[in-house]
Amino acid sequence: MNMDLFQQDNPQQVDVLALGPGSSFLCGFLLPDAGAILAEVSQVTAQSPLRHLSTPGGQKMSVAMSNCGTLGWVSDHAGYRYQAEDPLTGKPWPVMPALLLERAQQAAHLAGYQHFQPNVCLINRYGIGARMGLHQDRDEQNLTAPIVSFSLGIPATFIWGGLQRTAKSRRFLLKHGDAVVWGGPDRLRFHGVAPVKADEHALTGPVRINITFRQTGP
Ligand code: MD3
Ligand code: FE
Repeated sequence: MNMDLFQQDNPQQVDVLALGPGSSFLCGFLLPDAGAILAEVSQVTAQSPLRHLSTPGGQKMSVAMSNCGTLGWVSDHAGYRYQAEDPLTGKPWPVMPALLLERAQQAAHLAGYQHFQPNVCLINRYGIGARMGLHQDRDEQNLTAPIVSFSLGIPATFIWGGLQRTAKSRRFLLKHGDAVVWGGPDRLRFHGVAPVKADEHALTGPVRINITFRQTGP
């Protein structure tokens, strides 16, 4: 029985589309509060600014990043890792704002993950032309927890591969207001983002914001 069909569990009556065995696409899930979510993102980035990190290989990433939560994802010459302090400010990352956390947990719940407790929220800002190469997310200790992603602003083509880098990939557009929950057997799939095409959105200008919620521990 699909409990999501019941009004009390899904008052917004959002369509929950299965992408794979462990992944669900929630089209337009964030549309009712996109402005409020972007305001919370701005509060975070006022304290821990968006910045272009370097890869361990020494390349500057085209995506600018920041974090909130008890840990943040960082990259530098020493590698990729989660850490409790923002290396730019030397202070703890900002607290995860309430609406961000609530909506991430709701999305996970609608996708069938009942006890998602994200402690990391990674904020990615894509300007025109920014991209993210094919990669796996495996810096998290707990690979049984899903990752929840929110897309806001201008659209981008998401590339969804297989469990090996060379596997065939699917492409689909992630648009303003979309949420996706990635877990189970899909958790370690390779994925990336094609270079963002020139566009404008009323709420963000020529920018795409992607937010990923992660649970690094048990
Ligand atoms: C599928 N971000 O931050 S979000 C990342 O649009 C990242 O900024 C992309 O990949 C972005 O690591 C994609 C969607 C996403 C996130 C994590 C996944 C898809 C995933 C983990 C496993 C499989
Ligand atoms: Fe990723």
